[in-house]
Amino acid sequence: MSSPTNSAKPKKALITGITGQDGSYLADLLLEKGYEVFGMVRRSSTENLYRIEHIKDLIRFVEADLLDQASLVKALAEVQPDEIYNLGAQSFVPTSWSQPVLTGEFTALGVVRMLEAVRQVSPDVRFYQASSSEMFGKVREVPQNEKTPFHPRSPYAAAKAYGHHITVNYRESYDLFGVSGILFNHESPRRGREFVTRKITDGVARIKLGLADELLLGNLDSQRDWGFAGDYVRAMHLMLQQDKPDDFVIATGQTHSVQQFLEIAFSHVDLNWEDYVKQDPRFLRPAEVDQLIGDNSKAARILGWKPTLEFADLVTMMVDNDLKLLGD
Ligand code: NDP
Ligand code: GDR
Repeated sequence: MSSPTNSAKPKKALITGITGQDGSYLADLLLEKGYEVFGMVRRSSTENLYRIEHIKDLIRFVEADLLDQASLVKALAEVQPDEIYNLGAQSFVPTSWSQPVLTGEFTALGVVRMLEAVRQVSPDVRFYQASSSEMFGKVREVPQNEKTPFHPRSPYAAAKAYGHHITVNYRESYDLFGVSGILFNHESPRRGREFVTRKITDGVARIKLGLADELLLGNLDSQRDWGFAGDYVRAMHLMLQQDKPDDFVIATGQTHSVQQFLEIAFSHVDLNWEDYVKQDPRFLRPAEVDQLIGDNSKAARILGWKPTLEFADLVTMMVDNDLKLLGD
């Protein structure tokens, strides 16, 4: 296998999903480290680069789609990357019930399409697959580690479980350097507004600024192990710098409920969440993941990775960012 660390030329990284939350933080990190960064984007009638606006002139864009095998083969042949980070996916769990087949196409079969392109064009590449704690679903043990069995609770989670297993299978079948990062929820000011954390911090800012008077949510009891996206992309990069490919759980090791998130977010602007939050059945899910909490000890031991941002600091950072965005 090639060892890009020994190369005199800058390493080349290809990121699928570069327009998403994680893609943008990862591009920041890899540019800082001197990589040539290539971003795979799918065609759109309107530009969708707001998360990477500040670095877009430093990124080389390659048009391809996870639904189109030939476009992936062509992208890899053009770029000849040392590392591929496969972050592209239909990543919103509720949409996976309304569009289960499409979710399977992007989130499950998209992975094997990428792996097939790797096998044909760049078998020496180091490949990162964005796996998810959602695969643990109805959890079989607490906390969850790399050996915990999966029990997916949504079409999204089932698709991610396929992506995980096919990555391990291609590693074992073809000796590819494929790793699967099992990342627990991670958030940031760049999080999409449909996810609960950003929906709350955006809602708090709107209420504080007099732009809204209520916030409609679903299940307030579910518990998540929430970390900061900036920390989690460091782990992705570290996984591809190891001597051998392996899988890692990335998590903070702490869990909090949606209600606890609300309490901190509203009290940060001197408001009481109970005065504004209403439950709306539209935001309840057909099957819920009740509690996730990750065991990050393998990542700490082998990668030397640990999270840097405390839960309360993450919440207040996101609220402050939304106040600034809406207040300007
Ligand atoms: P986002 O939803 O913010 O971004 C998803 C990205 O995938 C976007 O860039 C989107 O592009 C791209 N994409 C979607 N469909 C296709 C397609 N057919 N072809 C090419 N690209 C496509 O996700 P995050 O950044 O939060 O997450 C990154 C990855 O990590 C995802 O795979 C997600 O499932 C996974 N994950 C995320 C976690 C989290 O907490 N954030 C935790 C665990 C796993 P476009 O802009 O064109 O829509
Ligand atoms: P999740 O994130 O499904 O864990 O997937 P999300 O923020 O959507 O939900 C977290 C929890 O909050 C509850 N919830 C609500 N969720 C949303 N979106 N909107 C609401 O109004 C609301 N009210 C309560 C949910 O029921 C759930 O329990 C995220 C995604 O980034 C995935 O791609 C990733 O794989 C996992 O995290 C790890």
